[in-house]
Amino acid sequence: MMTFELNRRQVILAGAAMLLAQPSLAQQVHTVEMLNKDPDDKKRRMIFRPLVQVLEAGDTVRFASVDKGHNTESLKGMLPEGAEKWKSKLSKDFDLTLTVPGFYGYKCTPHTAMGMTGLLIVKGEGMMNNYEAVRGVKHKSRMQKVWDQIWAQVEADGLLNT
Ligand SMILES: [Cu+2]
Repeated sequence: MMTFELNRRQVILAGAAMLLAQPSLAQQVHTVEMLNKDPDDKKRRMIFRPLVQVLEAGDTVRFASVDKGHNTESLKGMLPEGAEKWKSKLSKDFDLTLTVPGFYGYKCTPHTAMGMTGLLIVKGEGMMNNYEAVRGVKHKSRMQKVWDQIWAQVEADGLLNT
């Protein structure tokens, strides 16, 4: 009898622990498409869409291999301190969970010269710590044009407000 009660109690405690662990289910998955052409502007080729994706710490970004031949690779000097670099396989979906707030610049390895690049912003405490450093990174021709667009969008959308 006593043993039964204890077991029952343990089951209830285990259930409560599962409920407490549930906030992980609230973590969102945000998609960034890897595309040969922008459906909204056919002149724009080899793009990540959206160009700027905002996440909360602990969220996942899914790079979706909608068109083949692309990947995602973090850019040197464009990650928050303590964040890990990444490089995905060509033509494969890639899930990336980010826990360190800040600015993350990335590119598509084979299309760097064509300016295939993008920005992830992870909201949270310390988000602005690497903003100046990332903003100060200089790129080559096509890449720089896209980064000019990225920063213009960041400012227009008020994404610097934590
Ligand atoms: Cu590409």
